[in-house]
Formats: sequence, C-alpha cells, structure tokens
Amino acid sequence: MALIRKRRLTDQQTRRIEAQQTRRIDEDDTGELLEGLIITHYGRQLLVQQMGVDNNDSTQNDSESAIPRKTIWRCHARTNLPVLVTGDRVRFQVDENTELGVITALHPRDSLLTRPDRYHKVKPVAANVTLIVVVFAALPVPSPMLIDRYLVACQQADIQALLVLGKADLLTEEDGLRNLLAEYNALGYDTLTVETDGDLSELIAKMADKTVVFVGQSGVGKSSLINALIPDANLKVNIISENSALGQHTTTTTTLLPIPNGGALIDSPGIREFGVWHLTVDAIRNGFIEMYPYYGMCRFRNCLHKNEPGCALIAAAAEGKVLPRRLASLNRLEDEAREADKL
Ligand SMILES: Nc1nc2c(ncn2[C@@H]2O[C@H](COP(=O)(O)OP(=O)(O)OP(=O)(O)O)[C@@H](O)[C@H]2O)c(=O)[nH]1
Ligand SMILES: [Mg+2]
Ligand SMILES: [Zn+2]
Repeated sequence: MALIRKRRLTDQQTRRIEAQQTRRIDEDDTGELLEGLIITHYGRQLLVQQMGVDNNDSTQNDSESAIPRKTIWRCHARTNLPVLVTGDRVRFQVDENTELGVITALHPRDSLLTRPDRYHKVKPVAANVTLIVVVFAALPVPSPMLIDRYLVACQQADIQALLVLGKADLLTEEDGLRNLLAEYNALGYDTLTVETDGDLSELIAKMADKTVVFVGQSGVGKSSLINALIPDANLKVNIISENSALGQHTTTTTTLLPIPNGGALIDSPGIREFGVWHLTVDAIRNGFIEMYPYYGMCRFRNCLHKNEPGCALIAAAAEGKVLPRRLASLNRLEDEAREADKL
C-alpha cells in the first residue's frame, strides 16, 4: 500500500513539474512574457506599450505566438507591485482570449518624480524622466525665484535640467532676459533660446533619446512647443473614468508621447504643478549648487544667511562670488519651507 501511494504521489509531482516546465518554455518561446513601457494610466488601468515590436518587420508575423501583434495593451497590475506610473518599465503577460494584460514585474527606476498628496503622503507621478525642460519667456513676466524653485526640484529628483527661454520674438534689449539665461548658463545649467515658429533643431537634439517633461508658468508656451515638436501630440488617448473609493469621478492622465527623433515626452496636469510642490530646507540648500563651497563656513552654525556677522554666503555675495539675487531666492525659499513645516 505504502509503495503504491508513494508511486502515485511521484506521478502527480512529475506531471506538475512537467506542466510547469512546459508553461515556462511556452512563455519563453512564444514571447508571452512581454517587456513594456507604461504610457498612461487612469485609475487602476494602465496602457502598456509593448517593447521590441517592430511593425515594419514582416517576419514577426510568422511567429507561432498566439498573442496578436499589437503594440499597446490595456493592463492591470498584480497587487503585490508598488503603485505604477507613466514611464515605468514593466514585464507583463497578455490573456490571448480577452487581450487584457497583467503586469507581473516592475524594472528598477532611474528616477521618480513624486508629489505630496492631500494627506501629505508622497505620490509617484512619473518614472524614468531624464530631462526637465524649464520654460520661461518675456510673457508672462518671469519670476527668477520660480526658476530657482524648479531647479531645486530638478536637483532633488536628480534629473538634468535644461532652461529654455521661449518666445524669442518678444525679447527686447531692456528686458534683461538673455542676461538672466546667461547667468544660469554660468552656473553650469544647459540653456537655449527658442521661438515656437522658429528653428527647433537644437532643442530636438537636446531631447533626443531622453524622457522629457516640460515645466514652467502658465502661458510661457509649453503646449505650443510640444505641439511643434510632436505634430500629433493633440491625439488623445481614450479616457476611461473609474469611480474612486471616495466616490469621486477621477480621470488621471499622465501621457507618454514618443518624440519623432527618439525619446519620449511625458505630460500631465500634475507635472505642470512641479514647481509648487513642497520643498524641504535641505532640498532647497542642495538646489543652490554655487553655494556649496560656502555652506558650513559661517561663524554661527545655525546662521540663516540674512544679516548675521561672519556669514560666508553674505560675504560671497558682497565679493561677487555668488549672485545676490540667488542668495535672496535661497533666503525666501527657506523661509517658505520653514513656514510650511510649522503648519
Ligand atoms: N510671441 C510668441 N508667442 C508664443 C510663442 N509660443 C507660444 N506663444 C503664445 O503663448 C500663448 C500661451 O502658449 P501655451 O503653449 O498655451 O502656454 P502653456 O505654457 O502651455 O500654458 P499652460 O498650458 O497654461 O501652462 C499662446 O497664445 C501662444 O500662441 C512664441 O514663440 N512667440
Ligand atoms: Mg499648456
Ligand atoms: Zn550664513
């Protein structure tokens, strides 16, 4: 008896192992385990662009895969995964009958843009962004302190910044904006002057193979530039609304658009608020890169760099080693952060 029972168990085990192996081989051979890029999400649904699919390659149609050739899949994520966002690189599988996908793994992120939600918890917004284009122009009149804020946020996210002075046709000798741009260039930031209807080839070159977001005050010309760079940027993806747990109608669209010359652009209302996300005092100090040599050199350890004797930053500004306007920005942003922390 014991022998038979053991034998039957073994058979079951063998069959199970065989089945598992077959499934694994199937997945590998037919490409059922797919690599993808999240191009947008609304509620719990995500649209995943299948990577490694070349639509011009006719030989792919000879593949024995049961999965139809298609590049964008509607997917859900396994519940054990963290919150996924546009720009995430994932591994997924598609049910050949329903053509719905399930995301099974998240690849490590190179960068993550986050914002505080209304409960002061950090919420991811976009992943793997590699370039933030900070746009300003003669109209609306720029606030250098807002530009400084954006640069702090770029530094905090550890993402390269490109400062773009737009609407070049509106520039005058008196507005001082070319000089403002030159000041940032002297600090080490990449800069560019453009006009939406003009030659955008330098901007296109700087965006090549990057995952880019555009930030800047309302009206500076971000959408105009995006439309000029990506002719079909206006194409809207079907928006599906889901009722959130709070019973509110939510439509979240953070969309990734391919740039014709390589790279991608991520756009969303959330990203447009980038500059006003809460910044900590430490993040602000880190964002003023030219001040690094002077931090910790003041007479008083708790120096606020405003009017204290022996302040290394005030001395550096007086000697022309740092811009007084940048020190004023640092002071203002730090004050704001301390005020917000008290609330
Ligand atoms: N003179 C001039 N006007 C421009 C240029 N580019 C855009 N504009 C105008 O600037 C205005 C605002 O442009 P948008 O592209 O809507 O600005 P935006 O940054 O997307 O604004 P929000 O979506 O509100 O954040 C529009 O009236 C554009 O026609 C330019 O190069 N020169
Ligand atoms: Mg716009
Ligand atoms: Zn000081």
